[in-house]
Amino acid sequence: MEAILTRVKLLQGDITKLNVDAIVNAANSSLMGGGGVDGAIHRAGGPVILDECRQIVARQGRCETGCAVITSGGNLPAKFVIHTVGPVWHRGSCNEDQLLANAYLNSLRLALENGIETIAFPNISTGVYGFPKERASHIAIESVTQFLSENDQIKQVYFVCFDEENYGLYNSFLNY
Ligand code: AR6
Repeated sequence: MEAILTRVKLLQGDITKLNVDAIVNAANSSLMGGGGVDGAIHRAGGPVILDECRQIVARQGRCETGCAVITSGGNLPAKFVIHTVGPVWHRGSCNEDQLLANAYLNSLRLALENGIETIAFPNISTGVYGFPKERASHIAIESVTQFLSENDQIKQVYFVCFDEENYGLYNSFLNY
């Protein structure tokens, strides 16, 4: 476990500033942008990203909950954006835990397919989608560390917390 944790780093701030191979977007199924981190990524990355999202939707349809697609990073320092769709929280009655894990795991699978070695995640579903933050932090850390233990291509995963509450939760869970 300790060896795996050296490949996981906690940061606080704006994910759009990171110079990594890929940042992950907490998108919605339309892939047409929105508020929160999705809005910030499209604003900072410019219209190229939305254009590529449109082409993906035209080719393969909406991005269902738990699934992920990849575009370039446009004007971002990151080379790629992996857009995934977390679940809307419905008091745990709609398989939300598994769907959230799928969002992390399918993003990592897509990263592998694209030769990505460094990747940054926001706290998927914990904003507008209302997923309880502590529960989400456990799912995020467990699914990512499990994946890293089975694959060695990905050298560094950053959990990027924007708000104080998420940062505190990740900090205590990762035991820094
Ligand atoms: N960098 C890192 N994290 C951020 C940033 C940022 N620049 N801005 C916000 N966050 P949310 P969701 C954090 O609402 O809950 C959109 O409209 C924020 O503090 O962005 O998955 C989409 O289009 C929170 O912890 O995503 C969807 O419709 C986390 O990002 C919907 O929101 C996720 O909050 C998706 O909702």
